Order: sequence, then C-alpha cells, then structure tokens
Amino acid sequence: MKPRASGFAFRVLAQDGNARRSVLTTPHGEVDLPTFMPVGTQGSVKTLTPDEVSQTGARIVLGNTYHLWMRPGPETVAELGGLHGFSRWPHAMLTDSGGFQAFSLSSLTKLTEDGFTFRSHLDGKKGHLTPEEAVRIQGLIGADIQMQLDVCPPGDSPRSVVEEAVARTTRWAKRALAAPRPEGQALFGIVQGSCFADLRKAHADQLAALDPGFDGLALGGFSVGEPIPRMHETLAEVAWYLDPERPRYLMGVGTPLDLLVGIEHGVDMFDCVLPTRNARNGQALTRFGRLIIKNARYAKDPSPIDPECGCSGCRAGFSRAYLRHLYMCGEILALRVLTLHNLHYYGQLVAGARQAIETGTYAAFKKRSIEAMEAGA
Ligand code: PRF
Ligand code: ZN
Repeated sequence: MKPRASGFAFRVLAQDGNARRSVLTTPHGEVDLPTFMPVGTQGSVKTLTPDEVSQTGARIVLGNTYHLWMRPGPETVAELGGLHGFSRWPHAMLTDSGGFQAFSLSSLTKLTEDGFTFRSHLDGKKGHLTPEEAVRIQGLIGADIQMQLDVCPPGDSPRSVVEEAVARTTRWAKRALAAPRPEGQALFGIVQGSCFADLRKAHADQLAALDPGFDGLALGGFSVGEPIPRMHETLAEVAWYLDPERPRYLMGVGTPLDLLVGIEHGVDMFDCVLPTRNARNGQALTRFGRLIIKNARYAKDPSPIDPECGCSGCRAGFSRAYLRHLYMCGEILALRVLTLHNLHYYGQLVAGARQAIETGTYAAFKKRSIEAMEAGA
C-alpha cells in the first residue's frame, strides 16, 4: 500500500501526546525529526557554506525548483552532479515543486487544469509548469525528496475556491505519482484546504489512499495571510490526523512559536526563510525573543548575542556592539554571523523538542520555551 522510494525509511521512536520523535532515512543519510530545513532557494543557504550549515545541526535543506529551473537550468544542474554535487551539500535535500514560487514571483501567472503558465521573473520568457514537468525537473535537480505540484489559494479565499484547489491538487497528485521519477527520489503529497479542517481531513484521506502512494504528506496553504491563531487552531485539528506512518511536513512555516505548536500537534518537518531572511535584516532570534542588532542600545554592549549559545559566532565572542557596527557599515560578516546564529537557534529548538518528546516532557518544554521568549532579553 505504501511503497517507499528505495533508500527511504521512516520510523517513529517515541510519541508524547501527538508530538513525535522519529527518524527519516534518505539516500543521503538519516534525519532526526522533528527538524527544521534551512532554505537554499538558489542552491545555497544564503551567506553560508555547506559545512557551516551542517554545523548549525541541519541535516536536510530545501531547494526551489522554480529558481533552479529558470537559472542555471535543471540540465546544467544534472550535468554537474545534481544539486548535491553542484552545491556540495552532502546531506539530505528536498525541493519544492515550483508552483507556489511561480505564483508569488512571476507575472501573469495563469492557472488551468493542465498547470501554471507564467512569465519568468528574470527575463519575461514564457514558462509552463505541469505536475509531470515538476517531477521531471525535480528528477534532474536530484534532491532526495520531491514535492508534487499543488494549488495554494490565498488565506482569505472562500470555501468554494478552496474546494476547487483541493480537488485539483488531488488530480495533480495522481498525475505526479504516475510520472516517471528516478529511483531513490521520494515524492511527498500536499494537503490543502486553508483553515477548513473538514476539507483538510478529507484531502488527507484522499492523498493517503493513493496507490502507489506518497512517501510523506505535507500541509501546504498555511501562513498565506490567515490570522496566526486560526493557523494554530487548524493545525491542532488536522496535523495529527495525517497518516501516522509517513513523515508530516508543514510548508513555509514558521516562527519559533509556530514550530513549537506544529510539533505539539504532530508535525515532523518545517522550512521557512524567517531565520535566514531576518538575519539579513539585522534580526537575531534567541531563546529570549528577537534582538534588533541596529538598535542604539547595543552600541556599547560587550556581550554576545546569547552568552549561552553554542553557535560559532557567539563562541567566538563577537559582541552585540561589534555586530551592530558591522551591520551599520554594511559588512557581510554581520549577515553571516547572524545567519549562523539564527539557524543554530532553530537547530537547538528542534533538538530540544526531540529530547523532550523522548522523555515525555514536551508540554513542559513548550511552555518553558514560550515563557522565555515572552519574557524578553
Ligand atoms: N505549496 C507549496 N509550497 C509552499 C506552500 C504551499 O502551499 C507554502 C505555504 N505556506 C509554502 N511553500 N508547493
Ligand atoms: Zn549564537
């Protein structure tokens, strides 16, 4: 019923409420779950080398089909060893299917039953992305995990629009599963349904029933404009409901609080640009909330971002004052150190969650983490 792509396995080691501690085996190594996937849109996690990314604890990163398709092209990536060989990332990798990015980045996107038609955000050239083409391109890029092409309606869409997106995503799921795909690449399905929990549950059932089946199931269509409490409520209703025998991936989410809530309800994998993008905007994310590095109060502050942080920047002793100075001068080192720190913080957050689940103390861990964040630095 659930054939897994070769080289893949998924084992749940411990459960605490709906929170799960599991391991995903891929052709590029084991990934301890719950985990956070740093975003490497164009084949790099911005400002960092692969070695630096892995030092933050990450063992899987995300790449984007849309960007690599437009530039340098999937054939070039394939010729140069696939995204693993090209970017020299030795661990696991997942690619998003491209529709979500085509819709948000390119102009004149048209959605039909066949797929997306759009004009490239780079040169205006016409592109057409179908469920089959997304599998073909991701096959050339060569990540361990592919995502199906899906339809993600805005967070405030009426029920009828969401119903149509769900139905089309199911039809596209069947087409994606039927398309030829290299052995050793897994394929995940995507559950849509906005904040209509009944639509999401029905969609999860439909996708879980497909045979040959998906290797994992994702929750798409969150954090697209709906109020955050609505997202958390809907996660509470639906995340645990997704087939427990497959990894569950919450796409493009989120804040440290979103991760704590998602894990509580049974999510295993997350990705988000927040820790990397906010770093480049001068924000350090810490156990005690956000630190805006350009704030004048740090001008003479000799302490590191977080004295107890084990990231290479904090261990090197770079002070808040120094990082503020670098940031104000536009020095690249500030962005690198903040990116390293933020990803290390996310890595520590999911590592802490894994440990708490193993010891049956997840609820206390979540409460403690939220209280510390709210208390501030
Ligand atoms: N679908 C796909 N990628 C995504 C999303 C989605 O719904 C989201 C929504 N948070 C982020 N990235 N394919
Ligand atoms: Zn640090």
